[in-house]
Amino acid sequence: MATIEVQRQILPILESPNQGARFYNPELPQSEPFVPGHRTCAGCGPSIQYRMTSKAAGDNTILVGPTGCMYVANSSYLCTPYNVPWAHTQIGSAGSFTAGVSAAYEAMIRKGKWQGKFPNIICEAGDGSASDIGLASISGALYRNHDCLIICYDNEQYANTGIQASSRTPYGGMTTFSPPGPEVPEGKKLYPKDLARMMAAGHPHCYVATASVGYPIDLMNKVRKGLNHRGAAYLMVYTPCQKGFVYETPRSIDLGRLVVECGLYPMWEWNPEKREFDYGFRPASMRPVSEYLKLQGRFGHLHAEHVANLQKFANQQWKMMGIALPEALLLAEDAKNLTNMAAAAEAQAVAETV
Ligand SMILES: Cc1ncc(C[n+]2csc(CCOP(=O)(O)OP(=O)(O)O)c2C)c(N)n1
Ligand code: SF4
Ligand SMILES: [Mg+2]
Repeated sequence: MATIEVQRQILPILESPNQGARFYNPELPQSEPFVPGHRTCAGCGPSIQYRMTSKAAGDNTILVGPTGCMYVANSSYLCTPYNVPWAHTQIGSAGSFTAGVSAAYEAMIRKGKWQGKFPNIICEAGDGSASDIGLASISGALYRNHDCLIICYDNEQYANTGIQASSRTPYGGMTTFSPPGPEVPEGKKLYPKDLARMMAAGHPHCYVATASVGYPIDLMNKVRKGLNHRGAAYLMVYTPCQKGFVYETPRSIDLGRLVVECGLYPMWEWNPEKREFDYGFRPASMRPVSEYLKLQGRFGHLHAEHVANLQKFANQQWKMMGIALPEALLLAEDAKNLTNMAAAAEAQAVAETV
């Protein structure tokens, strides 16, 4: 019996001048595979990301969700916001489940058991799942190059179980597993695992990119590039969690832009054809890390020396991307030029400037 060729979807890339969330693109798709009706917190970054991502993918999409807030809060009592097929997987097996869905569609289409185009197969794993518990199964799916997009929605902690530290929690981040105290005043001592670079280095045949909810069009384009890529793709998306980060609810998108402008979430793409990083993304401004930290209660305990450590870390990220550092950011590496974290009034003043 002759096999049938698999027809794939090609999604158009949107105009994106990288101006952040305040830029409106009239070409935005109307499709809403992620609709109201969920039980996540107001301003939930992962939910905002989910809406953008699924909007970019469109209706011929299958979503896979390992355990985490996007499963637990989004699928209670037979009520879900998913307007397309969605499946929950055990937290450690997101990659193998997604690989199975992809392989099954390939086989069904070739055998004539499924008519229509190959669906967009998207796995949405939290950082606890993608960076820790389910890392092996995701790496397996990428390594074997199954045609799918695996997204880590990175809220930098295990949110659903009550805000525990993950390997993505930043240095200095307060969680229930990294409380600041006299012995460890900075809270978390370890720096975050560089998960996206790990994925690019270990699976160079895959499209890999970082993104943020602060840049919706850029995020949607990276989703589409990942889906258009024939084979496996990986996207890591900054998605703030107001419960764990402790900030004013309407500031989710602002934080998504600030984290990039402060150098704490480098934005790049890995080009699998050329086998090189693309560092072409440029935020509108470069700011000291304190402007990002001051808006969040999870960093409220930091002393000047800890802020300086985070500035050194951010400056290393800029350098890694070949971006020259302005004098102000170099000076901010020295604790003598800094103060302990801001009082509420100062934080409010910074908030007004964002
Ligand atoms: C094997 C296993 N270990 C632990 C848990 C408990 N658990 C449920 S949700 C969750 C948090 C997952 O964190 P993350 O993947 O970052 O998603 P988030 O909750 O932040 O959305 C954990 C640890 C589990 N369900 N299965
Ligand atoms: S705890 Fe955080 S990730 Fe979970 S639903 Fe609330 S805002 Fe979203
Ligand atoms: Mg998480």
